[in-house]
Amino acid sequence: MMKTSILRFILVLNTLFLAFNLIGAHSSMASDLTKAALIPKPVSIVASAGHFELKANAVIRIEEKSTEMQKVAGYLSGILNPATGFNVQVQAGGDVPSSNCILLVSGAKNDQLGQEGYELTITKEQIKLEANNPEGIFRGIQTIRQLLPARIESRELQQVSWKIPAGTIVDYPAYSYRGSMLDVARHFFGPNDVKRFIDLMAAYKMNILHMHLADDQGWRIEIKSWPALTEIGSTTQVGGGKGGFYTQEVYKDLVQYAADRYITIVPEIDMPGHTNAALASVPELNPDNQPTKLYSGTNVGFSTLQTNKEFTYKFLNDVIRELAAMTPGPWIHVGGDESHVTKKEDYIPFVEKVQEIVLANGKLMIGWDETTLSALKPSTVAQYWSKAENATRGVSKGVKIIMSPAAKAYLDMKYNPKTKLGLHWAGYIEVDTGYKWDPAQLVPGITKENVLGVECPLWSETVTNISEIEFLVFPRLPGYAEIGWTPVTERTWETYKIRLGNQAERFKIMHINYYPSQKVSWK
Ligand code: TNX
Repeated sequence: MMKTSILRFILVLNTLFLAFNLIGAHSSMASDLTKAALIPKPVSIVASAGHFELKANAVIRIEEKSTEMQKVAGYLSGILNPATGFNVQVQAGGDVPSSNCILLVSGAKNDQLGQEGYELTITKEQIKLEANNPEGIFRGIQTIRQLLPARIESRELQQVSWKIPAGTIVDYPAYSYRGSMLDVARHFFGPNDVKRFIDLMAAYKMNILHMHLADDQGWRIEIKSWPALTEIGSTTQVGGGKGGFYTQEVYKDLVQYAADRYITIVPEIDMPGHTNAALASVPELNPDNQPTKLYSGTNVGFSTLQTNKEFTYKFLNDVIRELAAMTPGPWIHVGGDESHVTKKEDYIPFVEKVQEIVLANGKLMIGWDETTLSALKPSTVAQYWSKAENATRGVSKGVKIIMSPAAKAYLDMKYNPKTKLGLHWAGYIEVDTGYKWDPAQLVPGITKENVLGVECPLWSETVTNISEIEFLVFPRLPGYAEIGWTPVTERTWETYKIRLGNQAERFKIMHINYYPSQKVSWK
């Protein structure tokens, strides 16, 4: 008798425990808002009691009939509807529903929030997202996304209670330029791969995609005044594959896709070195008017444009003019790195002439750190990758710096000696090494005021498809996104690694092929 009732008691306990566990698994809501595993970590989070629960027939309410806000609200419903099955609708104007509502308010006129900041207020009745403009709303939507259970990322219907703990988040970025670079020259990646890359960047509030569009191994963008560039120069890649290129139509579609996610594309044509694909396509670029042979190896520093030929500048003006016409963003990147066979006395005036061409076409110039040898306009930006003295010289010339230190921020560096993909000339970059640095402290003499922002480049000598891209990019990219966004005083590896470990379920649902670093305890 005694025994059976004890057994029964244990059984009941067990059932209760199981039920509790199930509920837990199905809500997976942080216990309070300050515990939410957000990346990048917001500037401030204040928790309050209770939670919001998104339910069927929820409404996304926007203030007035702005086509841009319609688009942003449509993007949000596109994220919410597949997994919830709730048929969330956008409502422009009219009464604000008293419950089950996501209220988007653009035009907040709050100086603290700036161009990209937002304020999120979560109560039992509604989620209110305010910003000065739709861009801030878009960034805030990424926070809502991460506050919801990870299965919101599924494209299939999920049985989950969609709860978010109540409270307020005020958030804005530390740096205005937070980017990644994709080298589509060493290996070509088609538009769908680039869009996937853009979507993954957007989820972590990055706002710049730098595309390395031409190098020794390939020319990847159609230039209508010089069709040979793609007819010949696009036909190979590292390892001898067939390469490829973007027509202007396809490229403009990528620019628009990025712009819809408030990401600016910075196109790069590298020069005067890294130009073999152009030299093989346009004979007049060579000293003897003889084209070079196409190249599919991985050496660097062997090619150069002729800096003393007038033809070179006419050609470059055509290229930059067509590129500028497809670029709504302010910058054209002209490379300038590793021009080992260009004499220094030729390199310096070459960069200055190219700077004039970029400005004359209505754009601002970005160059790799070597370009600081030349006289630079204050509007020009230097991208630090290798030599600190180049970066400090740039600062002394009054230009701003993009921080891409190879030993910290190169996504093509292996994680450790066992990593199959990637290179290791700048060292191994484990996830913690990639995270633990401050753009305003890295180079003596360069302070936050001198820094435009942070960029993590992915060079593609060893990378051939999107799955390989993802393996090198994840999980390091969220860390660079946080370095660019979160105030340095709010960042520590010890707390970051917990938030990162919590992203594992999201990574899996999003089918991201990530490197499961042992430095992180993946949930
Ligand atoms: C150096 S970074 C380069 C690239 C290579 C990369 C490989 C830079 C400005 N130049 O040409 O692809 O190393 O990590």
